[in-house]
Amino acid sequence: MDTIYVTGHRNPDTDSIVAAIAYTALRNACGDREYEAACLGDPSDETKSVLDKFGFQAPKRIYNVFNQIRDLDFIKPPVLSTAITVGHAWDIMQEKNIGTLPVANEDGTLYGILSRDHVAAYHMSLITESYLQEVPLFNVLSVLEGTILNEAGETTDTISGNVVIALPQSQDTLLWQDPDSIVICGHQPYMIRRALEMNVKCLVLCETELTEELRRLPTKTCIITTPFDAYRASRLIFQSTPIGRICRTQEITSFHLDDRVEYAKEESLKHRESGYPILDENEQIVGMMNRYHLLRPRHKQVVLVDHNEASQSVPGLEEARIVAIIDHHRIADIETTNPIYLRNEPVGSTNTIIADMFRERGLIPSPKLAGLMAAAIVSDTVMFKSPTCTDRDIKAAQRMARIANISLDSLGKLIFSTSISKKSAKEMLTRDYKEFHIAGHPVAVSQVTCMDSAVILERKDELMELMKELKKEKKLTMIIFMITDVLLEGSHILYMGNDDVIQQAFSVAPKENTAFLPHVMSRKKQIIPMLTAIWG
Ligand SMILES: [Mn+2]
Repeated sequence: MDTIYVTGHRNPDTDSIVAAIAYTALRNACGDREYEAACLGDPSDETKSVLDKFGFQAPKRIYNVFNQIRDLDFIKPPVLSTAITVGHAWDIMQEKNIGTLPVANEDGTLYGILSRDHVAAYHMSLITESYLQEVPLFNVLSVLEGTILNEAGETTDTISGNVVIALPQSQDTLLWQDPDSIVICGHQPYMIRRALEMNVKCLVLCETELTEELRRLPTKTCIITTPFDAYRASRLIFQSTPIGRICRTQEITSFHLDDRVEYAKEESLKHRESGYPILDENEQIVGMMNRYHLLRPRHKQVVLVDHNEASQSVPGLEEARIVAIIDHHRIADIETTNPIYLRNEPVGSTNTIIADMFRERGLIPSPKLAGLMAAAIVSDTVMFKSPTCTDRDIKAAQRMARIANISLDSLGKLIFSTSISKKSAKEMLTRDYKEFHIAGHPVAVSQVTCMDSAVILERKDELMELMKELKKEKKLTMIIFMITDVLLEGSHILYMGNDDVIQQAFSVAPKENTAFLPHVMSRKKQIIPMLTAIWG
């Protein structure tokens, strides 16, 4: 069951945060447990005080919904240690039908990769080279299903040597001469004696035992017996090589769970491999993938509440699957591949819509949640003074307040007394900052709602300086800062941009980049449409 994130817009306000929590609670109450509330920024002081009051935590912060390696159905093969024999690794490849296996260091980090290619190349090299290089005796015993027959064998840890099969020969000079040998033979007393007297490194007896007489011969040779014949023993013994010796350890392309699929696609074109190890945030190997796994990621799923514009939403939205939109803003630019549940109503708060959705399903929010939703409606409608406010908002807020057993006036005081005027200019300006694209004009409108606009206006110079920088940095046609005063029932605006546009849009005579707009409380209903009318 993949998580479906429910998120409000960037620079979240109280309506946005609470809508995410409330919609998630609604879905979970209906049995859809995969929903999880999320947010795209830290809650403001106002939101925090409301969350605290009703005992809620801020939703989980998410940063993007791009397709990541973790969204791929990659394979989780056994992670082999470097000491595993080639034979054992090959058996696993065959049994699980996996072409490339990850090889790990003792601590689980990546040591190398072993593919069928590496095994084949190793075996081909044995046609001209028959030297077995320092292999642990236990590895040899395991591939040969062998047993140690003498004391020298018991004290041997590793064996090396040129592997030879001792065939009967008529002349001594044609036989193996070098003690640095691993001699494979059958029931051939003469050969066995010769090997033991020469103290060859290892003697492998195929399908035979040692006679009493030969057993008593003093020797440094490690003697083992195997149930296989000489041909198979000579092939199998090379399977005892640890894979750490033959796997590739250089220039390995690997990916992390957090890497974007787009990035992995580009890299996989540059580095064509049969398999790529996947690592977690602690560099531990968690799986393998190949190029085919990149073709069909499980897209992240999101529900958008309190917004529907891509520029206000989570980065990577174009790669995600939008499951639903619950909003009260203008319909903007989002396209979906499938039909979705879209509920957009011209009311003052997204939480009014969600409160109605609870009612439609015959559900009552918990008193805590109802209090939270009442606060969100009060906040978004500026205590019902905003022109966006409807009768439904008032009724929904009253109903929620009743369930929570709390007065709307006390909520209003809690929300609007959280003074913003003590914040830095940057915090004031970016707290509730939204960008819009209106008929090709990139525009930013930021808003604070307060009861002491005069105090904020005293810091005009500082704010204007910052707006100038932002306008340049984001290449905006216009930037507007709304200082909405609940007591004055209107907004002071500071702006950078064309004076004529402001004059025509709001029918005011602006003075030194500022104007007071009586009864203007709503960015979406009283600022954006006016600009759209001028430019559109
Ligand atoms: Mn809202």
